[in-house]
Amino acid sequence: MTTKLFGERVARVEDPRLLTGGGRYLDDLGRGALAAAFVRSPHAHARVLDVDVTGALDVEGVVAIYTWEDLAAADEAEGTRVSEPLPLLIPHPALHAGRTPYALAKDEVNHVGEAIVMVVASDRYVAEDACQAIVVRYEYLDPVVGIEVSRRAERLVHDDVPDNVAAHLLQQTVGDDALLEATMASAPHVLELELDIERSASMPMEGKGVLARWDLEEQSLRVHTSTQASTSVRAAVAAKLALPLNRVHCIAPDVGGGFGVKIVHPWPEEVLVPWAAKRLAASGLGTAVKWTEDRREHFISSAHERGQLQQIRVGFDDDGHLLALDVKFWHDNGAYTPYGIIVPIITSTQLLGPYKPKVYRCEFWSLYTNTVIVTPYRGAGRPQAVFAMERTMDAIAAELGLDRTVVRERNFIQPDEMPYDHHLTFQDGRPLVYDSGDFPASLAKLKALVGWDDFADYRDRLRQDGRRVGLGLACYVEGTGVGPYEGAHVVVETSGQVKVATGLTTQGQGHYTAFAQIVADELGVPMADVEIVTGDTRRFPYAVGTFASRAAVMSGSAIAAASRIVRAKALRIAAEALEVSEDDLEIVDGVARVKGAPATRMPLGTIAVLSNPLRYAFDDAARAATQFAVGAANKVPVPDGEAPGLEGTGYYSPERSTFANGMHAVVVETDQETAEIRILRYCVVHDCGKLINPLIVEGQIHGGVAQGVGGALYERMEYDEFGQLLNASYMDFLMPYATEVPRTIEVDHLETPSPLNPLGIKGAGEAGVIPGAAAIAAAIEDAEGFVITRMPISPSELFALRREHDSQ
Ligand code: MCN
Repeated sequence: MTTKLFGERVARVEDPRLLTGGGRYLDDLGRGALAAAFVRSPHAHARVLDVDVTGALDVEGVVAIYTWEDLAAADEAEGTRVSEPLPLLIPHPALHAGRTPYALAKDEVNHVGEAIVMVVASDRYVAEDACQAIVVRYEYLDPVVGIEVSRRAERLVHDDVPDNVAAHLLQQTVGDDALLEATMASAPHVLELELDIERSASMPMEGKGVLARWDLEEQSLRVHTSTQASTSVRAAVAAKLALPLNRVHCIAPDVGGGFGVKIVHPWPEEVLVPWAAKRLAASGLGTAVKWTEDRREHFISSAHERGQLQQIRVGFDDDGHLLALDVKFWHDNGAYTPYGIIVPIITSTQLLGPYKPKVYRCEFWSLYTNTVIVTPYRGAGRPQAVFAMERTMDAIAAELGLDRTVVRERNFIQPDEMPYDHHLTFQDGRPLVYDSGDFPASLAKLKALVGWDDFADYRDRLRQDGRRVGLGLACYVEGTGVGPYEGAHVVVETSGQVKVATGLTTQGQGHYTAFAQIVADELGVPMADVEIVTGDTRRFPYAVGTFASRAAVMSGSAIAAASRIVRAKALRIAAEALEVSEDDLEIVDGVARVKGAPATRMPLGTIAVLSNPLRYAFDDAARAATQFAVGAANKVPVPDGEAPGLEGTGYYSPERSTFANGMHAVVVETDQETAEIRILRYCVVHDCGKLINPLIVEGQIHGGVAQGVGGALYERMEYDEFGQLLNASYMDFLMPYATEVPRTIEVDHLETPSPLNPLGIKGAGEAGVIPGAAAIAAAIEDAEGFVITRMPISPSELFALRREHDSQ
């Protein structure tokens, strides 16, 4: 392999199109389709007594109105399964009381925003007007809002789930409770902390959306959806609508961000819209139906994450070595658990980060509340985990009067201890083993980058001028490249163009560029000749999806494997045609040529012709290139033992996940008068193994840091006691703008290659967000001189803390 492009800062090929309005997002598709809108519950907890749709039937342009009863009647008549609860996607033995919602509420609603009625009309305005004319009668029930209320369990979200506990899990590295308590008891120092992280959510620029078209002739369904997992949506729709898989095609068009929320499959609308399209086509009322989520719907009826209350008890020695770590936390999983308990499992298993306490015990309760469901949001449980671990490390340093980096250094897993087995089970059920990383080297880089050793002087100097600045750091590890598999198909056309199809989807991560870099290198073709297709089950139906920072590792490796198959075939055919040994050939710029005698050559397009005699017969250009006559076509055999076509399919399925890691350091200034918190510097050292494209990775980190800043200083879901989300719009929900995100994010890389995949890569897509809250909290703490235990923190909250501290 010539490594010309792997590792290069190649500009993203997708950007000119996306930045100049050339993207085709869900709402750009389906002109003329009927529009769907939903009546959603205004109450957080209520019984649905009656739904009166008569007023809406008179609205001109209304085509159909559906309630749960209609779904049930259709199931009865047609053998479909749309009235059943949606699937529980990731079951787990600890999830003893998993509950999933109905696509349309049956007789109870459990959060504001839950869909009760679907209206299909000539356009969205009509559909919304009709929704207004529908009257739902409710019996109001007291809602359960917030972790504290849920824990008290004075009232229940689901009558049959005692204590509101959906799941309870205990994880332990070694030994049992007796060992933990004995270790804790013998520890020279014990500290306790209680930490709170509030709910936030993925806020992609494009919300969710579905367009479904029923093809009457083929009796098949084409579903376009703004998803992170088109193959899974396809499977779910086929199962719900009782259709054979081969009669459902699912395509993710350009997707304007996902950040986790679009991994759920199916969303209620992803079932209802295709179901309605098929039904309406059968009755001649229209063949296509579309629904585009509006921003309020995104706030109240998609998904949130983060909300966790965490208690930590840590025992350590005089040098700061971690002896016993006991963590208990309560996770707010909202009203249902369609995505299982993946988020708290990630917190509990990846909390240890780069450290190795002698004994670790973690117990969590996943609690129902009458709020929107939880699904992984970029970082998925890790920002909470890092907040717990890193706040603990800072507390130990403060207790012992040690430098915060020294305490960390003393507890790091060392490079020669890799692979390191924590004796925990990863979220995919496989052993949690770190494959690579050099934490001391990363910290050394970070200290140099931020100027750690000189900071105390600087801080004290500024103090004398009445300015408060502080420096914080936080370290993390991140399991990436989760299995079980991804695949790819690579074909060289007779034009020499290379078309690559992989089944996972893309939401803005720069896959078309990074994947093309891999193909260009592996095949020896110009990158401009490579075209990548993602997320279209007609082009490549075997895939898992884009989440858990897995695309680079999984699809990248599969694409490399497929490219290698094609390259090997090209060399075999060229060697025979040119009458040379394969070993004497190289492929450069899309041409196979003899090493040292480049005049003896054959373009890959010509090799593609040779591998496909039929194509050769009808392709003038190909004939000219190969100088064969038309009549000779049927005399050109496919080379012995070869299938026609210069193409290949490759798969990659790792034995376990690979662990990326990194460290952030932040300098903040807190205003003496107003308590405004300003970020002065943001420094990142990141190790995602071999970098395919540093420019893309840095872009991913920048985006993640922006979300980390949001989680630390601005973003929270403000529910009142009645379960109403008070800030369900961008007028009220604070996000960092360009004015709040540090203008320069200083990034340095450490490349410790993963031994688990042939390219040596580890994932990068979530890293930027993970330590943000912990590092910013540490910096504020350093500036202010008192402990920060909750995130986000606003200027008024900081102000209140100052008062509290001053009065002590
Ligand atoms: N990359 C690289 N070298 C590496 C690792 C990654 O050049 N060693 C590149 C990859 O080729 C890819 C990008 O970095 O172009 C991210 O790769 P990866 O870490 O594999 O993450 P995924 O592609 O699987 O993306 C998922 C990840 C997740 S989980 C969330 S959430 C997230 C994220 O990516 N959502 C995003 N980044 C996002 N970026 C955008 N613009 N929009 C989202 O919704």
